[in-house]
Amino acid sequence: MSSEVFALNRKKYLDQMPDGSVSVFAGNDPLPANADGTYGFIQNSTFFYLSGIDQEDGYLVLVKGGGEWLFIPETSELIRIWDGDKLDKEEARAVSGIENVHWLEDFWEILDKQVTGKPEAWLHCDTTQLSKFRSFRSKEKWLTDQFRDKYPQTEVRNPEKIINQLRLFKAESEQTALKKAIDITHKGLLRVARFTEPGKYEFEIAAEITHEFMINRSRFHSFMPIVASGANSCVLHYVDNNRRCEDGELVLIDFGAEYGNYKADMTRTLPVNGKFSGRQAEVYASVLHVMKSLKKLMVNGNTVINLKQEALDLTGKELVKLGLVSASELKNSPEVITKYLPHGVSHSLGIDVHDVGDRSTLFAPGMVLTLEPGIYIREEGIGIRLENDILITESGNTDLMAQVPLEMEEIEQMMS
Ligand SMILES: [Mn+2]
Repeated sequence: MSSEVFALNRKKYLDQMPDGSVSVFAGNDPLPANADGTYGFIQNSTFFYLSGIDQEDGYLVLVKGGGEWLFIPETSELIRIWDGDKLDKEEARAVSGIENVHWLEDFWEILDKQVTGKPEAWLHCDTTQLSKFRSFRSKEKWLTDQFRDKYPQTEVRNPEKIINQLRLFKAESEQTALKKAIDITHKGLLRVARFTEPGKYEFEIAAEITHEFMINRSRFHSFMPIVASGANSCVLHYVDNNRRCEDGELVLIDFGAEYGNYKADMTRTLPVNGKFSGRQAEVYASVLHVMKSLKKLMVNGNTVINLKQEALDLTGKELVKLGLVSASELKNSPEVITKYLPHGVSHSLGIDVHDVGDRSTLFAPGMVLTLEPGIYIREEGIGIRLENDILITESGNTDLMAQVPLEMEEIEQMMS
């Protein structure tokens, strides 16, 4: 992406902020594992959105009407020898479009000049992460704690809501990155469709996906891929991926490639032997019907909450058709549906695979969301989920996975 994209993101953000306000953003560090090992590096999503910088340990300071500063770790010949190329100041300028690039050692001194005398400062902190991983202190939380110690008189405010509102809407360049991630994910599906047969292990299928992603310059999976065969297909977040796929079973594959930090998310359910059985086809047809009906509702002004309610209503009717629930049971205790559809059917997608926005956010043009209905019948070992990524447009929506096999005939043909 060009630096103009990130410059525009900063402008959109500052347009929402009071004059003279100071905002501080921190990039991530690599996540430590044990001893001096790490899990590798994934950039802080908001830091990336505002700067385009995709390396560890950076800071961004934005002062409305007062300038912008980017701080990166100093690079040198020695660092080049050990760690390879890191951005120098000129490169960081070109990536971010920020003129004032400094080494990290200048950070507190420059920040001090901006903060002194101000009653408040805005320090970004991802509260979803904070609430979910309470024993983990992210870099931006660490920075916020440091800041509070240094400036006890300055009130710390979190610009998360303002940023998230902007990140909901995907610009042209972001849509292009998402489409590329989807394209690579599609290739992964084609590869595993040819590969899958009775006797193959789930981890072998996962390895095929990884292979296809990497040779297409996707650096990592959007999330740990779910390759769930047989009864495992009813385990929603199954990631053990260590079972042998047997003849006559289904294998549910929920996976996605990242590209340029944007993340695809797709689910397909394949018959291990290449042909759906009669019962599998019945359930598949039900899920596909629900999916097609819901897609028509992914339009301006609707919400994830409404979509879930519609999904339950539609799925309930299918459960009766499939002989799983009687019409009277459905009428008297509709909560029985959640036994067969226990999860949400849509979430926003972007730099994060579960991107910004909540269940009551009104759909609007430029938003990208998943659509992922399913039916899980534990007693039959049949779990089917189908998931596409959908762009909301002025006139309705565009299915960004329209080209990916979905119909049963297409799936069987792809596997042969
Ligand atoms: Mn999903």
